[in-house]
Formats: sequence, C-alpha cells, structure tokens
Amino acid sequence: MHDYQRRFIEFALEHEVLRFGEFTLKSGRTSPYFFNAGAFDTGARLAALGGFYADAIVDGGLAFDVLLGPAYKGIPLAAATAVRLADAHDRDVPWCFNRKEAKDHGEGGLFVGTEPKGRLLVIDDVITAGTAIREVIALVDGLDASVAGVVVAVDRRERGTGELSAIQEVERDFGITVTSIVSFDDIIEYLEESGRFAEHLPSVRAYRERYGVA
Ligand code: OMP
Repeated sequence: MHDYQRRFIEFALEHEVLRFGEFTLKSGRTSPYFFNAGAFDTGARLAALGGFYADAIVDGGLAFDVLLGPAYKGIPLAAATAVRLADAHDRDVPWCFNRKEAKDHGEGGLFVGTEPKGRLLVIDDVITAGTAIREVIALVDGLDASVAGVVVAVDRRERGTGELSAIQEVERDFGITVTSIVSFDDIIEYLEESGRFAEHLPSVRAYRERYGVA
C-alpha cells in the first residue's frame, strides 16, 4: 500500500465516509462496510478527495484527453480532480459532465463543459457490480470519443456475474483500465495492521470470502 492510500483510508474513516455496520447495496447484497463519497461534504474535504484522485491518476500514469464526471455523484468528483490536477500537478486538463436528461433549449445537449472527444477518463465513486459504469460506457457510444479508463475511490473487488470481479469484467468487455485509490483488500490490510475497528474484522473477512474475488 502506498502512503497516499493509507492516508486516504484514514481520511475516509475520520469523516465517516467509510463506515462499518450493516448496509444494503444497490446489488441487494448486505455489506459490513459502506463508502459514501457524498459525505466529503465541505470544501476542504472535497478538495482533499480531488487530491487523492489526482494522485491515483499521476501514480498510474494514466493517458487521457478529457475527464468525465457521470451524473450525479461523479460531477463534483471530476471537478475536484481537475482542480487538483491543475493546482498540485500543473496539469490543466479539460473536463465535462453529462446531464441525466438532454436539454433541448439554450446551449442544449447532454454534456456540459468541454466537448467529450478522444480518450475519456471517467471519475466515479465506487464500482460494486459494475452497473453504473456500464451505463456511462453506453452514454458515449456514438460520440467521437471512447472511455479509455475509469478511476474510482474504492474497488470493492466483488465478483460480477462469474468468477472475475465486476471491474475485471468491465476491463475485459470494453478493453479499458480501471484504477482505484484503494481496494477492499487495502481496507482489510489497513484494519489488520492498525488494529482499528477490530470488532468488524470477522464480518469483513466473511464478506470477502463470500463475494470477493480470489
Ligand atoms: P454498481 O453499479 O453495482 O457498480 O454500484 C456502484 C454504486 O453503488 C455507486 O455508484 C454507489 O452509488 C453505490 N455504492 C456506494 O456508494 N458505496 C458502496 O460502498 C457500495 C455501493 C453499492 O451500492 O454497491
């Protein structure tokens, strides 16, 4: 685990963005933890979050032309990431986001910001079963653009329809790279090495056993 990944987990725990307990997921699974990116709910927290995405992009050496934040949750994430890439890494990259419903007046259209062209890097919160990310890939179908990669805060490393993780399936099906700031394995490693939230380790390990990829 990199230092920025450990700092990210501590930051998420500090602001209760990462919580342990019992949560029902979009997929219907009952999870012993939940990551709620919306709880980075002040300017300073959002700026810091954008900084972690920027670190993951730079660390991964990701090549792209435009950042895309899918509505709704991806919008502030992509905005904060673009700001931090400019501020902290001297990279002034174009960014855009989509509307949920196309606008038929004014400037019109489905996208706001720069025109989505070339290699798009999607900034999103979490991938569990991969439903949300498949919707984004369908969204750019027919444009002069393709999704080159995705960056998420947490890769939950859960099985999709088969033995691969949902992210591995997306990578296989669309030939794209998915990068995460941290994965479920990093979170477990953090719990093990820090001794924090030790009471949740058994349920967390059992969940990985049941739904995780090998
Ligand atoms: P999939 O579409 O199944 O990949 O689920 C991704 C979405 O689930 C995210 O965009 C979130 O809205 C939500 N989610 C979280 O935000 N945090 C979690 O820890 C787990 C989920 C989830 O429901 O799986």
